Amino acid sequence: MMIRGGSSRGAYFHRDDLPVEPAARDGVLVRAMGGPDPLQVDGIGGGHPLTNKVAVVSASSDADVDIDYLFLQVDPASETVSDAQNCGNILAGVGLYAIAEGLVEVEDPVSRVRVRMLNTGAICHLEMETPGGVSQTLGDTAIDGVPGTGAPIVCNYLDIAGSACGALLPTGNVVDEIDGLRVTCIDNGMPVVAILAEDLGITGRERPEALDEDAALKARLEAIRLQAGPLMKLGDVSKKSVPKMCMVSPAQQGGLIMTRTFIPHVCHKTIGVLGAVSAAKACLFADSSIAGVAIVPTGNPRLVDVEHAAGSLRVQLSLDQIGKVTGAGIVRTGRILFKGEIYV
Ligand code: NQM
Repeated sequence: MMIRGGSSRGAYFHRDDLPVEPAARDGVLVRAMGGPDPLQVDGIGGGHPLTNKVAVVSASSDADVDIDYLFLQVDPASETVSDAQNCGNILAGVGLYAIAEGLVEVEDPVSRVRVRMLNTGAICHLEMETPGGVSQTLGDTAIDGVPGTGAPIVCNYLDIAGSACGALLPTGNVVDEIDGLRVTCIDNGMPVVAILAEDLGITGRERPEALDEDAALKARLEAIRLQAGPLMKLGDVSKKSVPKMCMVSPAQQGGLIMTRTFIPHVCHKTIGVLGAVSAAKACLFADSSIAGVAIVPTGNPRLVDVEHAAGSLRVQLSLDQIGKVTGAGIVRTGRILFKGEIYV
């Protein structure tokens, strides 16, 4: 199936329909997306990282989980496929797929689909409207970066700190200095390097397209990223889609912060779900690289709006007594676009 999950679009496969051997599987996926051609005219990719995403889905044998989901990011330019990250947007479509394929029991009026993200082992509970046992697409929930409205898909992430790097602060520090810049390397569901936009000589409010054309900025970010990777226990990240590079400036619409994020070589049109959770968490450390520009609300759970180029993404952070994030909630929408056979 091709499904829009949140503000991304992906090809969703049943695990049994793909080759088992990763190299053979990845070859199929690169071909399916349309290979290295920037337009991907010979495939279904769409020419942007946000439309080169794949979900591999199967029923789980674990009693605490309904569905196992492996996320794969296809990088058409290098014809590589990375399993080094989760994707919270594509995750929002996993429940739609599982219900449509009969992989889970549906309840009336709301169904809960418990998903294990195989990339990191983290768990997310999806709550979906299923009145009369039928999955609902139409609704009045709007998410920035997607036209129109749809039925809400509530994504409750359980304990996602250190999901890919093994620790929330994988370098062991709240702040590191790389190439003379203060950076906070954090993994609260997505490995992110957070940097003040002004330290990079930009306002942080530029259009993503303008930043994509700034070759000097991109070279600087990539140099920092390649050094941050090993420090974050991710090893050589030259062929990985993490860490993401998040440039932060003061919020413009009353939110927590304003962001522009390279994922990692193209600027996101909005911000990734888990990338937003990680950036939000970095603001809660008073001495982090970006805390100085953040307006942090109080309360528990804590509702924060992470602003981006097309609006904002609301994150609900639940904290324990010592301030550790124990859960994060996000609202997305999604829609099955088509179902069929793909020729590679
Ligand atoms: O951070 C883009 C997206 C994502 C990932 C990326 C995501 C997340 O918006 O959870 O959803 O950072 O590569 O689809």
